[in-house]
Amino acid sequence: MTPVSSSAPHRPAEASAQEGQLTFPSTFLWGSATAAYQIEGAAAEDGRTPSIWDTFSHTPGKTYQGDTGDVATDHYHRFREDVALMAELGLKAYRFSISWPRVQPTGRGPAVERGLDFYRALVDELLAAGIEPVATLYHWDLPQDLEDLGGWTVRETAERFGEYAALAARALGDKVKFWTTLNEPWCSAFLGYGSGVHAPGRTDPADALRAAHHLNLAHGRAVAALRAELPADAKVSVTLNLHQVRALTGSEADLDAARRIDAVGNRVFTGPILEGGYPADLRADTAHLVDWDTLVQPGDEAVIGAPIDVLGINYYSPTLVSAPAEGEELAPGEAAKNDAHGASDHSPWPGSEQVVFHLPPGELTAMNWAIDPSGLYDLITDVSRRHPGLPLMITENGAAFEDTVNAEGEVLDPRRIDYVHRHLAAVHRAIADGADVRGYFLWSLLDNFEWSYGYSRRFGAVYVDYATQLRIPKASARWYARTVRSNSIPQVDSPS
Ligand code: BGP
Repeated sequence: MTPVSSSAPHRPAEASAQEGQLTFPSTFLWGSATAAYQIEGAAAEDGRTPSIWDTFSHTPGKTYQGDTGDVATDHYHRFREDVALMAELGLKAYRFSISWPRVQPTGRGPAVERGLDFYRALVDELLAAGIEPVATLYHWDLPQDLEDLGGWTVRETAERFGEYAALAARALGDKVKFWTTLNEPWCSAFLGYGSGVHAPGRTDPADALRAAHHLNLAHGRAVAALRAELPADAKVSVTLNLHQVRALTGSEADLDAARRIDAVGNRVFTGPILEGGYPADLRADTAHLVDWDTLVQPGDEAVIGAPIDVLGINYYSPTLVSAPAEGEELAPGEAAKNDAHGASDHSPWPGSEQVVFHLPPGELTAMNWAIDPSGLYDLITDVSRRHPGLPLMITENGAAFEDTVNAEGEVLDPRRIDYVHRHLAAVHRAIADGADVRGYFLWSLLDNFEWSYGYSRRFGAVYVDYATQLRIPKASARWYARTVRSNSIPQVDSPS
């Protein structure tokens, strides 16, 4: 049995192709996404205290040119202008995240009303503009106070997260219908505690695995809290950056490398969340690092496996792996240097540090991520086959390119349009082939603080001039607005 409850019936036939246009299901939720620390700024206002990303970005050498989210896109003060932009683009939904240290500064105790007021005002503004708010509880900004007590490596943090979820739901649950517990817990655990390229910048493979379990447990605790606080028609989800793992060759060794990365990249989350528990092969691959029988306490997997209504998937690029060459022993981090998750001397793949990552074929974005929409098609159809009846939502997809403002004051970004167009065609094809995809959220609404890359990478549909905070919708924003309005895209020659 798939632990999913779904109300609306799925009608794949609704995805149609007519007169050179690919039309999406009539209820398809078109949106755009952001995250609190990447856009809000106002880092020390109205009671907000530092998160691990404040500490990390203020630590010399951790981000590009020492960039921080202190000001970011100043969305905290400009959210009305930003919602007006979304309305102008005709967005049906907006996925944002709530900053934990803004609403519960130390990660425990009562909420700070001024912090909650910001989200109440944002949600009211969205609803007044006819835009569906989609709230994520955690997009990587753990209160620093909790990190000082051990962060995600300790179980206690999962308990704190459950309480925070309840408090956020109590404040916003009458107006927000779509809730996501965690965004990309893989990054929180394995980049945060394994390779150290993300906050808090720790580099211990065992800690990364402990963090993964405690993030799963936090998700489970939050699902329970959300169910208790929210009306019955609320939708609860988690967003995973599932890796579309491909083996370099069909050799047994390469297929096993792909299996390993699928285990520690994907099934470490989908196992307990959707399939009843941690996969035996993951436990075996990492048994020398953690004692799973102590880490996972009786009842944990049942908590983590509580039914969800939707699975959020973030996709940017496929993952290509092989076994190391016969007899070759690579330095830590070396094998992973082409894994598209940042450079480090420490691997974010505990127990599978010798798996070699290759740059997949295809043009590259400014992140050096290969462009391959077939990865999105394969990912959606694989997940659908594995979890029939589980509604999916593409909660992030998009690309960074080197955007510039031309003499006319415009930002022309044909490569982004092409990227989004071809990925939407892949989503359409997956729906036509039977997948239940309920919506698509373009990453990102605005250019913003791209984590360790600082402001050097632009993912926005809207260009931000950081000196003046001027917003300029790029050509891709106009293209996306037309897509949302028509609920369709022009047919593409090679669909994906
Ligand atoms: C999001 C971030 C984005 C972008 C993306 C990368 O959640 O907020 O800014 O970095 O993830 O995803 P991936 O995990 O595939 O690297």
